[in-house]
Amino acid sequence: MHIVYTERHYGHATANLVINGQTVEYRETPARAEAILAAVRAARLGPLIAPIDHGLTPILAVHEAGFVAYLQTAYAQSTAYFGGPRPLIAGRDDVTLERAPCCPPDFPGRRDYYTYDYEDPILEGTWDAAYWSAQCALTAADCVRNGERAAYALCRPPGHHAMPDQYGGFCYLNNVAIAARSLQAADAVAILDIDYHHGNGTQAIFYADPAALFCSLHADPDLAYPFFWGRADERGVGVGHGLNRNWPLPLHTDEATYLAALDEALGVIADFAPRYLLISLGVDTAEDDPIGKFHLTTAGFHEIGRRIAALDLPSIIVQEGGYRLETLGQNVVAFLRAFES
Ligand code: Q9C
Ligand code: ZN
Repeated sequence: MHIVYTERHYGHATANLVINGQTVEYRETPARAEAILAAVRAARLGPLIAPIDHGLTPILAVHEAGFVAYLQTAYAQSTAYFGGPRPLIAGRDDVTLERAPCCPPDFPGRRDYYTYDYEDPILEGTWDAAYWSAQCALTAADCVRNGERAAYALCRPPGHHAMPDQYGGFCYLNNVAIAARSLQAADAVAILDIDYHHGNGTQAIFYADPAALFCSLHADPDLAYPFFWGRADERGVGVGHGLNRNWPLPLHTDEATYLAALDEALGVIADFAPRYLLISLGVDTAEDDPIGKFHLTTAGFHEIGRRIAALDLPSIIVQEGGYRLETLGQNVVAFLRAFES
């Protein structure tokens, strides 16, 4: 199995973030990718390859052009506006927290238009990291399009919370959606999101799409981020109606409960019979994750992988969340091993 990875994520240098003189605890750090990389290397899962540059076109097939232009230039605009470089975080200082009815033309008004939460920094290398993270997913899609059984994109930053025109939830570009669109030309695709959090960005992108099934298992949004999306009655609209399926699960979900919901989702995917399966792999469902509150074990991740692999669909696995550095790598490897041929 090809593993697609690049060091460009280091530009999104979120370790030891200092905002307005205060140290911020931000768990989506370069150390996450380091932990996963070390584990997949040690496991000898397959060749490690660098992403191929597919340019902006596949990104613009998912994201609004104004949003992409903003991400590309936000840090420079912030530096000019504030008279020097500093982390850019929306919703601070002198601007409104409400989304404007139109997009303000200039910084800082524009700063709060393109995000729906106020935690994620834009740093000097954030655009570059997000761009190459998306290219990792696109390159994994190429592997599978070329006949491989499975490929893994070690994406950082993650993507599934990114909307067509808003970043949030540690995500800037929706890597799995960008890869899915690139595969959709003539073929229907299914996306299975097993991150602890609902994949609200991916849901939004494919909500009206009759050629993409989106299934997400996640913590009940009454109790967990992203709060405003992820309920079971969100089923898609128009010609996409019926092709969006959510399984909100209680806090402290254990393996038995999780696997029962997974089997339902796998039945829906099998009935849809897509040409390709994309998996948003978050392992923040693991026991003792500092953000997630489920209780999945390393053996559980292998079993989840085994059941998904049993669909026998060409599969692209895209890294999303997972924050417990001690077990992050082993959990990803346990999942991926189920796809070894
Ligand atoms: N103090 C992903 O797993 N809020 N995103 C966390 C912690 C945001 C998670 C609050 C969680 C986003 C890709
Ligand atoms: Zn998550």
